Amino acid sequence: MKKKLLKISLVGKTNAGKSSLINNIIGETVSITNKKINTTEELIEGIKNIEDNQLIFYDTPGLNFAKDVNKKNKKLKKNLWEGLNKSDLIIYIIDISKYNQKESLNYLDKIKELKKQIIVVFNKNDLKEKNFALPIIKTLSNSFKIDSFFSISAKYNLGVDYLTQYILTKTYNAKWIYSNEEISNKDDIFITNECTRNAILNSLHKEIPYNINIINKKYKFLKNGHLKIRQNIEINNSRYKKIILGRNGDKIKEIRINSQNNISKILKTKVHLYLTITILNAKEI
Ligand SMILES: Nc1nc2c(ncn2[C@@H]2O[C@H](COP(=O)(O)OP(=O)(O)OP(=O)(O)O)[C@@H](O)[C@H]2O)c(=O)[nH]1
Ligand SMILES: [Mg+2]
Repeated sequence: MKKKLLKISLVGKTNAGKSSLINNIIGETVSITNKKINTTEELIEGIKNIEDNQLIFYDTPGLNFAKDVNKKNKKLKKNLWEGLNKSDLIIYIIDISKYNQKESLNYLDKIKELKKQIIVVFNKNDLKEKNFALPIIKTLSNSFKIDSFFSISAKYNLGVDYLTQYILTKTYNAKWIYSNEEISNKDDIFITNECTRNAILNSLHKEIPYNINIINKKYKFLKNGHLKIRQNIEINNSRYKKIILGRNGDKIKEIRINSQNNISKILKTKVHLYLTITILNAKEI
């Protein structure tokens, strides 16, 4: 049998549920999800092989196409366009509980320039009554050439199989890019670093989570099968240290336990996680 391929980018505003949908389709956590904005920063590829078909999903950073001035947004934007350019098909995900017509029309206006097939997915349909989508479908398809519309809940796994089956009809004859066992372009070290970043997003507020880097220092399976991980939380401002540590170290403890539990769940093994805070251009503390 001939191998078939399809490259799909998932785009949409931050928090629309792009990473949730990828994880649901792949069946494993390849991209972290969080209720905070701009959770995904890198271009993450999730791979799903179904019989002779290889589906490659690009999870892009959620962005509006507004003019961005800061350096961080420039990086996110570059990763977004990289995913869009590489793909054969674009899935535009809309959080239906926060639908904004003007915004969606603007978004579609930008992505139509890429001249790729576009599927519109209404996500979080668990939060909406039935038939909400009909007038929206009418408006969007009057203005744009949309291949098809789907209504799903990525979180509660409603309509996702149906969407996947439809995507499968779009594959074309081509060599696979990834081998049979691979599920992501990122390795386990990346996802374990991301778990700590996610725990920090959950525990801390304001700008701090967006100004840290997680660096892996040790990743070792012990004889008993447990996994030992050391990570540095790299900050660029010494005043963040106190905030991350918390009173009597209770914040860093909470972050460590949350991340450790999550890694353990994803990698299905007992994990011993050690965290150190380091300040960029300063010695370890
Ligand atoms: N109720 C409900 N919540 C959902 C659904 N899908 C995702 N969420 C939640 O929405 C939040 C954002 O989901 P993500 O998958 O991280 O969103 P994203 O589009 O990847 O966001 P960025 O990475 O910031 O661009 C998380 O708290 C998810 O649990 C859904 O179908 N229903
Ligand atoms: Mg994401």
